[in-house]
Amino acid sequence: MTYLAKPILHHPSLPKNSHGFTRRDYEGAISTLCAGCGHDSISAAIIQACFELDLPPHRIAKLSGIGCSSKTPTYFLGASHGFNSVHGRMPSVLTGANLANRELVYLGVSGDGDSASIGLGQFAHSLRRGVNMVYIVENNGVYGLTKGQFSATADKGSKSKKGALNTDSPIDLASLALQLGATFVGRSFSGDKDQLVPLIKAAVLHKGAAFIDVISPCVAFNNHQGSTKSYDYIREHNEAVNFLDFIPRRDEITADYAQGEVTTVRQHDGSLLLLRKLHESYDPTNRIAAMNYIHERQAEGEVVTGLLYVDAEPEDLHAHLNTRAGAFNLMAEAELCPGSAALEKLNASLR
Ligand SMILES: Cc1ncc(C[n+]2csc(CCOP(=O)(O)OP(=O)(O)O)c2C)c(N)n1
Ligand code: SF4
Ligand SMILES: [Mg+2]
Repeated sequence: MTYLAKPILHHPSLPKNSHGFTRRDYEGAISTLCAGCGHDSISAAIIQACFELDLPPHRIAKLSGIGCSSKTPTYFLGASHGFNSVHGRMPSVLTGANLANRELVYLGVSGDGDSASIGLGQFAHSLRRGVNMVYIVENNGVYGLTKGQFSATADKGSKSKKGALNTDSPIDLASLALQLGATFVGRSFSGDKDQLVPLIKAAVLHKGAAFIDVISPCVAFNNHQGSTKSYDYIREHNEAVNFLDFIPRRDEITADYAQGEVTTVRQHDGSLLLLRKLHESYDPTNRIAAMNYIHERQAEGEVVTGLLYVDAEPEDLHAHLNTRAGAFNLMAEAELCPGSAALEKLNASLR
């Protein structure tokens, strides 16, 4: 039934945000993914987060590569800017768009094949450069679109649907993001919307490279016994280190928290991250400790989720390059092209 267009009329009693949009205004086309695919739950979480954050859809740019995961931007934020790039090339296209117009919210959507194999270099450089974006990997441990080959995030010793053993070591994208200098790193599970929605909201308002690894089971090729990316495995081995309450700048804190129960991180825009500790000694502001903890638990077969690391004072690529404020498309020709005399002067200074 995917050829059916979604009805555009909404029920008048649907709740609206401050722009007068309902949640449905943040949806996209009807999904063509397999029923039960984790990727559809991530799309729903993105829709919820953008609606609750009151983001005007035309201020969001969604970019992706190739894969079932990279198809998903068609199924959310239908009124936003979108660019479906080449396999593994989303980060460089997003970087270019961000340099030309820093005023938009950039949402990069990718898969474990897209980011951990062909796009590994692009993944690495976009994070180490601090591109201001939310980079989401919908991680199912397989190439879903090309019918279930192991991806580079598949765990050593895990088995394919047909019983083949994966003998290669896995790439843990969250650990790699930490090592590369990402200033916001989270991990979640497509089946845990309560954890995922606040993580996405906090990442959107983080002014730097925010990466979220979302374990997203592929029901067609990697949801069997022997897989470590199945619904059952993740439910049994999910170790959440904290629960995030995201408080936008305009909202008051209404809940009561006992002293020592929460860690508070204030982001540059004034929004508050209230982290309820689920693990006694976990400190999400300590990069090295976060890396160690993830590896320790991984060795025990556990998947650590939650807000793994945040830098409350991030710097983005524009700060690194000291670029001029403002979007190129709003600059007059004289500003964009200062003329041959200015070029001559610049060339002379480099001789
Ligand atoms: C340059 C190039 N190489 C290979 C392919 C074939 N291909 C398409 S999608 C894909 C992998 C997708 O896996 P992933 O990114 O994990 O997405 P999923 O489908 O699992 O969500 C591959 C290898 C391609 N489209 N382009
Ligand atoms: S093949 Fe796997 S990843 Fe692709 S839509 Fe189906 S369940 Fe999702
Ligand atoms: Mg995949």
